[in-house]
Amino acid sequence: MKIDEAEQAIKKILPEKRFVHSVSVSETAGRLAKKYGGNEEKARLAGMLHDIAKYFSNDELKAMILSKPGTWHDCLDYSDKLWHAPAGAIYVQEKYGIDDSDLLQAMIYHTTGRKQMTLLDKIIFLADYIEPGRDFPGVEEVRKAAEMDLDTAVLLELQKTIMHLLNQQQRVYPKTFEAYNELVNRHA
Ligand code: DGI
Ligand code: FE
Ligand code: FE
Ligand code: FE
Repeated sequence: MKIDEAEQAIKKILPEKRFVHSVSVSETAGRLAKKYGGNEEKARLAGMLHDIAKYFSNDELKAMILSKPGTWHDCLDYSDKLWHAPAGAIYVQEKYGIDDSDLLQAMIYHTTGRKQMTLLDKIIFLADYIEPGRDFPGVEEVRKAAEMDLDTAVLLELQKTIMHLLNQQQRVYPKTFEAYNELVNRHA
């Protein structure tokens, strides 16, 4: 699938605000790929498509997730905010025939992260958080880190996300902790 086709597709599926976010994640991902030696075109496509399932109903998301075997089924026991990520990957595979597993994995783990994140996983995870339209508390710190070192920035994003979830007394998906623990170790 070409980037322009992906843009046309999500324009039809997503509300305006989420469409603008997706274009912005796509541009940010392309820029990070260029900076860190990744595949720019793939990063832009993954960024464009990452939230494609964001507005499907929970029943639809659940059915899509269960339609394929996968280690991500356990996300159904956690926040429903996690579900659009694996469901989106299944959707683009079925609907557009996208079979690049690197791209599909980056979509699946764009919300939670995981252990052994690939370069593309990290790029999409970060681009989603730091695209210019975002204004979470502390996002500027992650933006700065992303200009210096990719792993440092991913670790910082994981730390902020986990702290946010703890402050709200929400559950934390184990793969988010696993991603955090692995990067802390690497930096120790
Ligand atoms: O889809 P977006 O809004 O662009 O962003 P996203 O896919 O990164 O979703 C982030 C939301 O998911 C954010 O509000 C935090 C929430 N969330 C709920 N449980 C968890 C979680 N995020 C992570 N990383 N881990 C969780 O366990
Ligand atoms: Fe998302
Ligand atoms: Fe995110
Ligand atoms: Fe997003």
